[in-house]
Amino acid sequence: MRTQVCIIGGGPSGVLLSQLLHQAGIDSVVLERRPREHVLARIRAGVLEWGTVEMLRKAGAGARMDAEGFIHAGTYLSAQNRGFRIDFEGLTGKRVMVYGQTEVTRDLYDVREKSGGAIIDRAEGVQPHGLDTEAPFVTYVRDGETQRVDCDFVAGCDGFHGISRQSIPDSVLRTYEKVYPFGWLGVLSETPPAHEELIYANHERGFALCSMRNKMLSRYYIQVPLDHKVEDWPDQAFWDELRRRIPADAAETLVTGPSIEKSIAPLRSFVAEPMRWGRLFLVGDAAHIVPPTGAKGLNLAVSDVHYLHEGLRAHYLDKDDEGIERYSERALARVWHSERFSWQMTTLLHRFPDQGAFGQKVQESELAYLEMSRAARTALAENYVGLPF
Ligand code: RFL
Ligand code: PHB
Repeated sequence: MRTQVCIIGGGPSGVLLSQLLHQAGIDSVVLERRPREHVLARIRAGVLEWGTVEMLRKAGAGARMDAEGFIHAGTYLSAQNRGFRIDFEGLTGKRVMVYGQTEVTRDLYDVREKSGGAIIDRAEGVQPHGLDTEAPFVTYVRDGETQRVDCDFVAGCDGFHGISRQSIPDSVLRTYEKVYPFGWLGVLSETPPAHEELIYANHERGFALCSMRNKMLSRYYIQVPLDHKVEDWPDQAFWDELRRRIPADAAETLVTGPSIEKSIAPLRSFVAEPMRWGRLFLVGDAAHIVPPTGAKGLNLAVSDVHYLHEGLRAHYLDKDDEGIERYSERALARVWHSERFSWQMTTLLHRFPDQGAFGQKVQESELAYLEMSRAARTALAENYVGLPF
């Protein structure tokens, strides 16, 4: 098989890239390791920056988001059960969209399939070759048979554990990493959200987050030690702990119910540089990970897709290679802003094992400063709603 861009990974970044290239008349094939049903059922991100909203609309995948998503003009932060609001709209003129990644992925698959796109799932043993030559190709096994895709470029959209980043020689790749000493236990339940906006809570027992998917579907997280297992947290224990950590008025009115999904995610900051090697481009989680506290992971994947599809478009349509040559530099500049912000939000809101009473007091003071200082709130809001790309 021959295509112009072979895309490894059928998560949101791979399928969005494929659709935007298609709209520019550029041919691509998406190779996804997992069965489609698995990819479409994954529960992950919930908050979309406005730039992401506009990219999804541009790809023709925005109709259901616009009908069913919730536009949020602010969020709540709290310390020791007392909260205050960050008014995104008042401070920056911008808002965010609350719409789950599960739905985003489904919408992207729908639009890509309607336009006749090739998304090959259950592609095993995907392996790129000749990435530093003029004629790269990718091999994989489907139904026991080895297949080969010849292409001009390979886009590595295969997430943190994918093969693409591993294909860059050690002598070229630099990585930067920070692993946090805790995880997030997440629960999805068919209950009305605790509040009309998200609540990010700092508490001496640990961080908690109240989020949502729709009017009857809530998403909650609490910080837990890394050695905890889902089995250590029956529903009642989860709800009791959440109540202790969030603002008193939200705790009082919290509606609880059985969890329909429960999982623990470790928290990590990670960047791989450069994001281009030869004819390979890294996109999204394949190149960088942020702790979820800033709600940036999916949004960063989308901004990478923005830079890459513009670069490939200029290469094919205008014979101009500046965009692909500067892809890594442009994407990384934005990545590092989000890395910094996500690290800062994580540091501000979580209980670290060695922080002690002094550290807790400093966090509370920082939150009090945010409450009293418009300048501090503006800086947070500007990053949360998303820097321009
Ligand atoms: P994905 O979604 O991991 O997709 C990669 C795809 O590649 C496939 N794959 C392979 N395919 C072929 N061959 C191989 N060798 C392959 N290896 C892997 C995988 O099966 C998969 O389908 O990466 P992508 O597209 O870059 O998207 C990134 C986002 O998924 C991620 O950044 C976000 O989910 C992060 N995130 C959040 N981001 C936000 O913007 N806002 C949020 O509110 C937010 N909350 C979160 C999050 C992530 C979380 N977890 C579970 C990690 C909350 C959580 C709890
Ligand atoms: C979510 O709804 O899953 C969510 C929201 C905000 C975050 C992280 C996750 O910062």
